[in-house]
Amino acid sequence: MSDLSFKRSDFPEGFLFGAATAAYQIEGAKFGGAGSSHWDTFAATPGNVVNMDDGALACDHFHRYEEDFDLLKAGGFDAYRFSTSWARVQPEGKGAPNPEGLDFYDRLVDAMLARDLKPYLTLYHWELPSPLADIGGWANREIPERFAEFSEIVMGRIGDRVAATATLNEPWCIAFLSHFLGEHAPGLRDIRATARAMHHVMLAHGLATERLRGLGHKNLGIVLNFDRALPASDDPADVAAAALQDATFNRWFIEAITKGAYPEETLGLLGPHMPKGYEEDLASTIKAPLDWLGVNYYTRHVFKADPDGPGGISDVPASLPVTQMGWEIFPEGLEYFLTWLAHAQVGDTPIYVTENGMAWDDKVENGAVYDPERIGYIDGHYQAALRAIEAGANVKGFFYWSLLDNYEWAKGYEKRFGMVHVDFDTMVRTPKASYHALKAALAR
Ligand code: IFM
Repeated sequence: MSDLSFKRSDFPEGFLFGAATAAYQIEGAKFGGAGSSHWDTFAATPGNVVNMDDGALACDHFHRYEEDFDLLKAGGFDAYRFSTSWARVQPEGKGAPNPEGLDFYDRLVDAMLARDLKPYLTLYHWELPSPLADIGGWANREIPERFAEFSEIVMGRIGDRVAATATLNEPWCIAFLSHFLGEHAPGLRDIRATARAMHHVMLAHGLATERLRGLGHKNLGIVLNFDRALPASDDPADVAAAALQDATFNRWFIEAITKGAYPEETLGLLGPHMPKGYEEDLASTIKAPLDWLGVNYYTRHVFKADPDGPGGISDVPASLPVTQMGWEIFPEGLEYFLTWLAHAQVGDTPIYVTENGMAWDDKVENGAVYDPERIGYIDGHYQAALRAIEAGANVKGFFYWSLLDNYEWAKGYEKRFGMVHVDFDTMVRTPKASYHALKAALAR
C-alpha cells in the first residue's frame, strides 16, 4: 500500500519514473581535478549565498554514487537524470579535457546501466568554467561555440550509452535570473548582458544540437522551466505584467525552437540590447525540431504592474500553501503547461517532466523522515501529469527533483528537496517517507 493515490499501472505502458540531480549540487566539485566554475567564485563572494555555502563537497556523490544508485534501484525507479560539469570535463573551458573528469562520467553511466537505470544526460547545469566567465561568460558570443565543443567531447565518451541528452538545463535561469535579476552566478543586473545571454543560450543549444546530430547522436532535447504567470487583477496593466512574465519565462525559449522567433512582449524590454544578427541565428540554427522536450515545473506566481519592479512588474505575496522555498503549491500549472506545450508548441514530440518536487525542513527522527507534505505534493503533480496525458499530451516520463537533499544554489544547503535525506556532516543517506511511498506506487 502506498500513501499515494496513483500507481505505475495508471500511466501508459513504458512510462519512465525517475529522479533527477545535477553535478554541482551533489558531486563535490573539489574532487577529480575539476576546474573553478563561476559558481565557486559567486559563492565565495560574501552576500551571494546563504552561509557562503558552495559545492566543494556537496553530497560527495563523486565517491558515493554506487550507494546512491542502489537507492534508486531499490526504489523501483527506471531512469536517472544527471548532468556533466563543464568545469570538471574542461577545467579551462576549452582545449584538452581532464581525463579524470571523463573517466568519472564513464563510470557513472556504467554504474547506472549495471542497475538497469536509463541515463538521461543534461550537458550543462550551470558550472561555467571560470576562464570562460573571465571573458564575459554567456554575454560573449564565443561561449556557444565552446559549448558545442564541450558537448562533442562528452558525447564522444558517453554518448553511446545514454538514453537521451539535453543540451541545457533551464536557460531562463542561466540568462535572466543570473544577468537581469542577479540571483544566480554571475550575479549581474545588466540589461545588455541579459539580452545577449538570452540569445546566446539558445545559440548554444542550436549549435550543439547541430554538431551532435552531424556526429550521429540521437535523442537530443533541451530542459526548460515553466512557471505559471497569472495577473493579480483584470486591470489591463496587471494583465500585461503577467503576459510579459509569461513571454520572458515560458515562451522565449520554446518559441525560439518551435517558431524561430522571440516573443514581442519581451523584445519590448530587451530589443534595443539584442546582439546584431540574432534573427539569422534563429532561422538558421535555433529553430529545429527537438527529439524530446524536458519540462521543469514547481510553482506559479501572480503579477502586477509595478514601475519599481524589475522590467516594470513584480509578484504579489503568496495566497496558497507554500513549500520551504516559499513557492505556492499549484499542480494545475503542470497540467496547463504539459497540455499547452503539446497543443500549441511541440505537438506529439515526447515530453518528460524532468523536474518537479518540493523543499521542506525535513528532520531525521528515530532513523526515519516523515514528510507527508511532500507526499501530498507528489500526489498532486503526478495526478496533474495523468490529466494532461488524458488530454492528449505525449508525456513519457516523470523525474522527481531530487534524489538527494543537495546544494540549492544561492539558498545553500538549508532547502531540502530530496526524497532521500542527506546529513551533510556524516553524509549518511536516509530515505524519507516520500521515497517509500513512491517505491510502493511504482512496484510492479
Ligand atoms: O535545484 C534546482 C535545480 O538545479 C534546477 N531546477 C530547480 C531546482 C529547485 O530550485
